[in-house]
Amino acid sequence: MPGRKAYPFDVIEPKWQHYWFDRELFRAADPGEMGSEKPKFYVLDMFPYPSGSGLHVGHLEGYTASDIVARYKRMKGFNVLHPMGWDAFGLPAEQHAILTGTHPAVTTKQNIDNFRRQIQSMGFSYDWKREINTTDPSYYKWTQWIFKRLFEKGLAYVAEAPVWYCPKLKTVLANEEIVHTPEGPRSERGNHPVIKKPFRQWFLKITAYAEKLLEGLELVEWPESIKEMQRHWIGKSEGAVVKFSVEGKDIEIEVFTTRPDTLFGVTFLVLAPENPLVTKLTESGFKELVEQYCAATSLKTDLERTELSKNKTGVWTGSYAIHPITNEKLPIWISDYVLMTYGTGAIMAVPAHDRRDYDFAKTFSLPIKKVVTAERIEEETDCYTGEGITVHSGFISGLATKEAKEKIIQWLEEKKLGKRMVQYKLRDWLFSRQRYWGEPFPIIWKENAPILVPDEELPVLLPDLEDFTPTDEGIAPLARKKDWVELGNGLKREVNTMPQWAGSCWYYLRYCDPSNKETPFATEKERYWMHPHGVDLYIGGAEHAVLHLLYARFWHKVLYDIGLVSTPEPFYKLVNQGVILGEDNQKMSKSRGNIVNPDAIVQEYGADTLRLFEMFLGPLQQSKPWSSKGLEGPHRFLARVWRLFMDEDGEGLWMLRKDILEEEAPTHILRLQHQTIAGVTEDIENFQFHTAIAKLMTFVNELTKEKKRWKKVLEDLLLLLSPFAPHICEELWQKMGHKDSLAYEPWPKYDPKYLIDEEIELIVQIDGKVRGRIMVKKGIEKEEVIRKAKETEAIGKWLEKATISKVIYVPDKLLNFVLEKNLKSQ
Ligand code: ANZ
Repeated sequence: MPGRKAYPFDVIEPKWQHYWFDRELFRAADPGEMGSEKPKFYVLDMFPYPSGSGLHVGHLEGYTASDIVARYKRMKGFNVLHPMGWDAFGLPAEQHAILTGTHPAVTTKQNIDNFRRQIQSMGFSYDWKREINTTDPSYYKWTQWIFKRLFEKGLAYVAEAPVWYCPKLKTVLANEEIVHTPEGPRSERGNHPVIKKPFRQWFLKITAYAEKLLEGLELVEWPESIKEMQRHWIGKSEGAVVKFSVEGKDIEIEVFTTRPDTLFGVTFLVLAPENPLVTKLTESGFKELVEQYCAATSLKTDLERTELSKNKTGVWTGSYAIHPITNEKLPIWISDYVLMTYGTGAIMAVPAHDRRDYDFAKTFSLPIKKVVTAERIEEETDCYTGEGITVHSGFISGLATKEAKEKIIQWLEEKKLGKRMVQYKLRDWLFSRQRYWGEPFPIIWKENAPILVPDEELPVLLPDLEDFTPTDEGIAPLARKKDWVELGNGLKREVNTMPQWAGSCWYYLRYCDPSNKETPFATEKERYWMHPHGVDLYIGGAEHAVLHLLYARFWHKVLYDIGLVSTPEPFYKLVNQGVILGEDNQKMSKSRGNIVNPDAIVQEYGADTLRLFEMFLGPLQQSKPWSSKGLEGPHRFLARVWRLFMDEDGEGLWMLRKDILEEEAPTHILRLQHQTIAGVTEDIENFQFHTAIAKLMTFVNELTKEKKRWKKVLEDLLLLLSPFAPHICEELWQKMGHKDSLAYEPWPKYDPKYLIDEEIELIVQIDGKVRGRIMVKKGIEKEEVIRKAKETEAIGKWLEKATISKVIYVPDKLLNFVLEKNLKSQ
């Protein structure tokens, strides 16, 4: 029949989606409800930003993987929480609004409706009763409420600071939202040039949690690469501050160093050009040069300044510092390779052991003094930056780096010339945006003092605006809404909004209790779903390695400290799905035109095929290219599954086969069945979904070859396949006469006795004569049989002096060595 589908997925899939949805089949049981006595399992997806272009195949990869786990865990007897929602505040909706005049709320609603339709067409087993939307006042009320708790703990403050500003987006951006490119710093979103500008802004004191954020990484099961990225971002350095006095001036310079053991190798000091001490230190004859240099520096970014490869620049201030131990005179320079934003904004230069100091010393012909030798002589270089043995260093000479550090720090502390110090690269989180489409702050200004809006008055609703454009001075669009801002008596509302990341900092907690009107979530529900170590499984893209995952951990730790949550970490196990590239092996993007539209695939092949295909592309965690041709394979596989159960009658209608037997299957089938159960179970546990599917394919191929069909075998196949391709399995399960969905059927168990490989006796011949028999595993490969045969004495002795001209192997039956006659007779 032309255009006929290989099996009727177009009928089956909507049918089962309605069945699941109408019966709320995947509702998670809250504590006290029936079902909550089971062990719980919380499997979370990174909720999407509902963009105008709809869901892409990358989203579907993670969502399919988490759905497989959710369905599998239900069958294993868990009470599964598997929710979905929308991270819907953000720039694109606002920019669309600026261009078209459509209110972001309107666009957001349309996009959410489209995303929901697409997600539902995939048959994911979400508990839709828990759907949340970060732009809904009933949700952001609690985002504001949590902000208040941060403020009360002294973790939210306003400061004037030079911050990244994007003239194109007309907003300030956080450090984390900047990418450093060869063309200079750019906004991550939109790739626009950004500059540093002083602004009065809200900050969250994430630095107060630097140590806890580091320590917490030891409690979670995350990919090591992501942990490493977070550690790097937090950037802990242990060392000391050392005080230097200045010749002829009543000034003290403090430097931060990670190598106090190299103190005897200091030959000069360097200050950041912005260091306030610079003016006081600069001698009169040096002023002009120093001022010129400082002006030039202000145009550079930190990255340009700290690049290792670049030539060092700088000027001398004309002053000298005094070495705290040797009393030597050390010239004080300024250079842009020293940053004001790190440590104390001043360094002690040890050119023999620090690359940047070395380059600087070479450029300006400053002395170089070696104070560390490498333990292996061949590692020695003019600038040896490793650890080793301290030399030419008075009372720390002869000590290894570690001990030398300890001893010198003790000495400095005793003499009050310095102390132990830990530095972090992490900076406080810039938390305000001059945008419209974000959460308003629960803050009212009285002159220069921020006052919290009382809890009873939350949420502070985002008012309607006609014009969403920020002003050229970077003032937030809400400032235009005078009747909203001015509250009389000099009271004014904060007009900035929170950044996009705010809503996603706690959404996983709201899923535990999404409609609570009294509190963000009930303690009892949080305790139930988050116990004992947080969300059990979190699947999402590695692009969130730093931003979202660090911010959410920070909020969580604050909530933990004030007793609102019961676990120190929010996400226990994290799995990153790999990026799916376009067919051209490039990142999928609109401009390249290589985006794959899942709607068209669902229509042509069905959701079950797409789900299988997404998982069959390769290991979940690896990046891999898309290939539309590959859809045929999983589709044909599902059609084969269908025909294992179904026959066509004369009219072209599908009917359950009449020859499905109740009796027990023969041993070779039982063996395969139990091996498949064991293999698929293990693969799911290890997120090896592609190999699980391969095993199911082998199973189906073997069953197709059989003349008979066995009911128990077919049913186990459906149960095993159902997490991957749930619609077809539900349909066939029902056709087999079951009344209820298979979603809560127990996961098949295997009998270990079938896992032991079957041994058979194989005849071994030499030139056609039987010379021995060996026991081998059934299905053994030719090379292995030959090796085994040669190792057997009875056969080996015939082959010792002979040359084999040919080997004939009849699998599982016989092996025959044909020998070269002439050689044999020698
Ligand atoms: C002396 C020294 C000797 C250093 C040596 C290194 C090696 P991390 O590991 O990144 O924390 N430093 C300190 N403050 C700086 C600033 N504001 N701008 C630029 N560089 C700064 O780096 C710490 C090291 O970077 C410090 O230790 C200091 O140089 C430099 F053989 O002090 B060191």
